[in-house]
Amino acid sequence: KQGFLTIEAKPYPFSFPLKHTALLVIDMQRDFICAGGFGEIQGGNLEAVQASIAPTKQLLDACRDAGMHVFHTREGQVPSLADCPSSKLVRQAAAPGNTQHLKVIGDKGEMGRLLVRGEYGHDIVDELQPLPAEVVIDKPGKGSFWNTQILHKLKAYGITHLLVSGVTTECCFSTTIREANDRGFECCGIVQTTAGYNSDFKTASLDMIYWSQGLFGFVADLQPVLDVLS
Ligand code: TIU
Repeated sequence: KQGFLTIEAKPYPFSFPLKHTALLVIDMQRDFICAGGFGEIQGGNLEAVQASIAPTKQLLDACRDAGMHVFHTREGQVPSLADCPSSKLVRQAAAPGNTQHLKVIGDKGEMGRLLVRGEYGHDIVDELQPLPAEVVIDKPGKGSFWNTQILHKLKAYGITHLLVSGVTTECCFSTTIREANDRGFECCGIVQTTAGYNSDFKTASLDMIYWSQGLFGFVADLQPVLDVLS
């Protein structure tokens, strides 16, 4: 395929140049998706995030078959936690009355140290493992652009447009789309391939992206993307 492809989207159809568009899969890590991980300890509803794996695999396969660049991100810290924003560390368990969130980043969980690079829980779920040619961005924060190489890698590949998927909609997915929008990337979030820990958060997060003629970008269903790429 050549040139621009166009799909139905909100707030109006999204046109993207295939050769300059990348798929960005945010944080599909065991720590956010599997039982015993950081997300469950935070109080997240795992059912919704687990349901996003299969549609994300469909999107990933379609983008791979179309020859698109694929970027994966992982949230996590170096083992010393020296790269962890201090706000992330201190606010986890300190809240008065907290009885649930008893383990914090760096503590030992069922899948290794929580959100620490190199641990089993920090890696991407089996179904969505990156291929060798795909870019994996390890990020210390919620957004993918803070303290990472992603901007340079996207520029090196000539990427101007992003299809965005991943978890959680309200957290790292939204933060990344906002960061990308401020840097001039045209982003389209794909509804069925993102999920939140609370369905109201997901709805509100997606609504905010396309509100007011596309405040931060576009939102589209998965099927039109699969149709246009096939
Ligand atoms: N807390 C929460 O909802 N998510 C995160 O901490 N990370 C991501 O969203 N990846």
